[in-house]
Amino acid sequence: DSDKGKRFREGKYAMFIHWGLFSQFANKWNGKTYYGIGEWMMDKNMANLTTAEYAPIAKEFNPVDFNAKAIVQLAKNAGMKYIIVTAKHHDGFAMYDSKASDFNIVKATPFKRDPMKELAKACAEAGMGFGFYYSHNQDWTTPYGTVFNTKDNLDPKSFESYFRHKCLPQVEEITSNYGPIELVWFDTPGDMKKEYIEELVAVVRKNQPNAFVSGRAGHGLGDYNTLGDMEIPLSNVDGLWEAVDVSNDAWGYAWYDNNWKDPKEILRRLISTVARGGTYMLNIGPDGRGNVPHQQQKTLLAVGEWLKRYPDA
Ligand code: JFZ
Repeated sequence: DSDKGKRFREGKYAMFIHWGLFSQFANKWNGKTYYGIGEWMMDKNMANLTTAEYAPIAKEFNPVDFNAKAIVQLAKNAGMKYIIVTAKHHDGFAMYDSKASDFNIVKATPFKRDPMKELAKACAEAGMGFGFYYSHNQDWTTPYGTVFNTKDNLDPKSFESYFRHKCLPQVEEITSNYGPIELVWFDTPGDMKKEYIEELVAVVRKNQPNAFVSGRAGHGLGDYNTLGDMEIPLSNVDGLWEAVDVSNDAWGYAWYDNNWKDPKEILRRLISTVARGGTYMLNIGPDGRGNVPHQQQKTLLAVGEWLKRYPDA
């Protein structure tokens, strides 16, 4: 099937977007900054927040500066071929209009819009591919979702309830309501049973026959492999694979993170990946108002300028 995973196989360069309720925290809680990956704010190594502390921030999350068209234009000018965005990260907060859970951007925030609809539409209009990241195993705010991927939280009977009532219906939603998508980027399967992964993959196949499923779905059921986060290979890698990377130090927006890689360094990582047969997916982390950090935009555009000089590369 030649259309399946076409943009992944031929595009070689994609935009990853980590954007969620965690972006509103920006690594800060009660005046204190927690250094690390901000989408893990609830973790004990970060602010160690309970659901009761974390969830109410939704009332302050109002990303009025979010501009889907501008993000798609940025990806286009950067030379990227498709966009993968966090529909739901480990915090369990859906960034789209979900009927399966009220803990979503339309129901729980003053913003009330569905930014994923806007992004999907802007992508379709610009000929840009589109797809979703979805945390299928870890869900820290929903009862019986896996918490911090620790074994002691994985009660098989109750996980079943999270799976039936939230995970599976949400994967139905993201594969049914946003037009054709390139892939579903499942992540951190932990000890999730093979039967569950098979069910999720079946939903993707049914609703999106041309979509890829990420290697991190688990149990080898994905269509390709992903290297470790921010890992660029030093030797050749067999098969279909991707490297996922950041232009600073973290995925989600962190207010203090200005450790920007030089555009040359990004180019080197992109070229190393593509030259070894891989696809390079570079992350942006819009902030709580929906703005993409200025320096992040500059880095992407500088790389895009260079790529334009070699249009056939
Ligand atoms: C996961 C997430 O926990 C993280 O927040 C982010 O979304 C990232 C892209 O994916 O973190 C991982 C997952 C897998 C590896 C490392 C970090 N790995 O296989 O090396």
